[in-house]
Amino acid sequence: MLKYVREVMDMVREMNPGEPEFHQAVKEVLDSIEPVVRKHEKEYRANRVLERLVEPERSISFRVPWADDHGRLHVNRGFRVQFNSALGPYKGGLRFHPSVCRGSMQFLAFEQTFKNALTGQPIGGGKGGSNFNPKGKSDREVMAFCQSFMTELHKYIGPNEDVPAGDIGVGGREIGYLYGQYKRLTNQYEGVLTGKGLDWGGSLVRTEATGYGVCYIAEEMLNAHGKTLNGAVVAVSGSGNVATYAVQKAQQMGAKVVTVSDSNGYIYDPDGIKVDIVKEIKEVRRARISEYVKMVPTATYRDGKKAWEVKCDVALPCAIQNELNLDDAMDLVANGCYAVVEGANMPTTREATDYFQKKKVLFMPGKASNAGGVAVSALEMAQNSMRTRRSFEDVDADLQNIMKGIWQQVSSAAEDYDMAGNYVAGANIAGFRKVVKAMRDQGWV
Ligand code: NDP
Ligand code: 2IT
Repeated sequence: MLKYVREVMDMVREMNPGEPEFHQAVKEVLDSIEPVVRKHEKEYRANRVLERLVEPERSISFRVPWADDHGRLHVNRGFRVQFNSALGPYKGGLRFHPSVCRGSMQFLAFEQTFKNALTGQPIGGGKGGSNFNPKGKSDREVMAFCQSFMTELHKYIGPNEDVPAGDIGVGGREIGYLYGQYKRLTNQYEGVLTGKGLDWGGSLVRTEATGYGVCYIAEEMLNAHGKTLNGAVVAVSGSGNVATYAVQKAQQMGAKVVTVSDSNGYIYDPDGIKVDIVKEIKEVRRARISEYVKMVPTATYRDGKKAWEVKCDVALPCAIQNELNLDDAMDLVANGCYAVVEGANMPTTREATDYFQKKKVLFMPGKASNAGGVAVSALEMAQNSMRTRRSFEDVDADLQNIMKGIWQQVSSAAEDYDMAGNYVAGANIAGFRKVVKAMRDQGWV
């Protein structure tokens, strides 16, 4: 490893103790961009480019008190990490999940910076959330939490400053409660959040965008290698926003999707997952995915197991970070899987990623493949600024072009550094080059 890169990695570990996911994300980027750094080492050192890249511009942590339906008070911790604004206002989701902590927020905000650069849209990188667990909470409790969370967060966000959206545990319902409270506090009707309802400033396609984008870029990558989603057997993990619309688009493109999952287990439906049933269980009843077998008796549910044990051609991990480890990767390869396209953020461990690459499995990292969601968020921001709305077909066409553009950048950046086919390196290099150029243009800030 180049000495400068090693020094920065050591510094990141020392300054951010107990944040293994952040270390993992930074290490992957630094490993990838090493050939670029080697070429420009003197300039980067003099301008402390890497030191600035790994340090968030601002990181906010705050108390979120709220009362449950029995009048009992709870205190959660809220975060917003505003990582990099070289390319535009901070942009990135909010996650409500018990695992949320400073380290997971830093990793997600760091990744978001490069992802957003790849979209070509004018957006910087940020992320936020809370260790609040929405599971089993009533609508009123979720509303009370969202209102308290926004009462603090509103001081730090704005349509030209920082524009949050959804992520794990934050969907249309939560964005509504958050938006209502923002408006009440500021008296402004403005595009401060994306993923809004279609009647109050939301964009068509935003709900579907991440999952659809995963399939669009998967098809680009497969086509470049003489393959296609049409007729492929696909395994999907998760059953939330990203997973649901990845299943739907993959099926529209002719694939047979045989699994969905949640943190308890997975469903295997050899006849193809019925996406309407998944939506009914997850979006309407907010129940566990195991319910699926009650409605589709020919499907099976495997408690405590992961979808990666089934035979498939293409795997789409759409749940959470590090959900696919080396053992899972070995199972997938042994069963003939030839492509992995990440719908979640960093769902594949580093060991599993290295194994896929060694085995010549086509591998597209999340910061490229799940960028469709934030890309359509940027289109929603543009519509809000212009006080206009666009048709489903228009926005979907833009999404397809953006995903095609990301594929081209990622594959050609890898070729530029003699690493053709290494899309992890390609995505990191292409994102890095854009962010660093803007940072250089804007001086020592
Ligand atoms: P949702 O909250 O809608 O869904 C998350 C899904 O993942 C649920 O089915 C959840 O099940 C499952 N899950 C959580 N933890 C695990 C686990 N340990 N093992 C298996 N399944 C698990 O979130 P999203 O679909 O929005 O987000 C999914 C991923 O995609 C995240 O990594 C997110 O950062 C990323 N992403 C999301 C975007 C978006 O637009 N929403 C954009 C780009 C990336 P359970 O109910 O059991 O927790
Ligand atoms: O990880 C992500 O890109 C998201 N959760 C979507 C962010 C956004 O601002 O739409």
